[in-house]
Amino acid sequence: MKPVTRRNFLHRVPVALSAAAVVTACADSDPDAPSAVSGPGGPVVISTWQHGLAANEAAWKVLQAGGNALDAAETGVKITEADPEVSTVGIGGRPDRDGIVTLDAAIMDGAGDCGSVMALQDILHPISVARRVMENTPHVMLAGEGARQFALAEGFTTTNLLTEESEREWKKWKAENPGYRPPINVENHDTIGLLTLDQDGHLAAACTTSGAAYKYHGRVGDSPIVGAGLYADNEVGAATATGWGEAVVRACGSFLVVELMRQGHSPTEACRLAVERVIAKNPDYREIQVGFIALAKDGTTGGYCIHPDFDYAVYTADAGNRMVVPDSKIPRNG
Ligand code: SD4
Repeated sequence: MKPVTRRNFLHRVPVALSAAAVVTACADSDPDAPSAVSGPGGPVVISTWQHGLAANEAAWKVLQAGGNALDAAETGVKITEADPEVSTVGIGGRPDRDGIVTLDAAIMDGAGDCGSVMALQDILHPISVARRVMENTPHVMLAGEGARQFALAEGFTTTNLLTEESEREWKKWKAENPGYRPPINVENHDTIGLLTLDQDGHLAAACTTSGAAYKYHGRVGDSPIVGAGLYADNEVGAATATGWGEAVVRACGSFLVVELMRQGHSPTEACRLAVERVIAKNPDYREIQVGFIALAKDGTTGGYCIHPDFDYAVYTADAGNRMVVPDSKIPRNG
């Protein structure tokens, strides 16, 4: 792929969406958002699901102010983490089957630096703890009580993440599921994964989740696993995943998407091929949802999923902040 430089970025093709993808809404776009700062491909923000719109807004503001891709990615997903109405991320996230909210998060910059926390309890912003792991330790991953102890040592305070609504739902689930089996179905998802490209052409990725609802205590999904839940490489692009984490891990999904882009595939095509790999490795694919989104270093974006109920939010200078419905392997009513 031809490198995008400051000299040639003016001639690049405007940000292109998959011809088949449907742009659905831009209701949450900020009409007063300042016009974009020019750069090689950026700024661009893309994130999973409807709650991505609000996350994109926050990330975009950072980029507009001249901030970098990493700060923008962290700032964006913190909005979702702090929203108790989002039942799949941060506070208000569904607990594990024992009624304990455990959070997974990872952050990565396009230069290759990364940090993550797994099964973290009591901390409102796991993404910021993941960033501290990246910046303040010699490690990439911290898990469980060790991650919590690290967060406290770094000055994070504790928060009760189990909201009344979430506790009520969990108790109902428990009463109705004496077998104590976590549900594996297409509804059990909605992680936020967010990718940024800044005006200097640097990429970043952030992914944060309360994980699969009513999972086994201690279960870790794809989201905090670098290469599975997210990946970023300034040479190529970035990708992130949503859906049934076990299926994403089996295919090393986000790394696969980036490597397919490295081979010359567009973001949408790379996501489609990665979904096909997931399907090949998961015979139960009809029962689960997996979706990928991708951002190439030239600013083009794309996504693809197994089932048609997935959408994602894209913010670009020319088109603002809007939802996109990607193609899916299983067609609507299929
Ligand atoms: C996981 N991938 O822990 C996450 C779940 C999720 O959208 O909500 N994804 O498996």
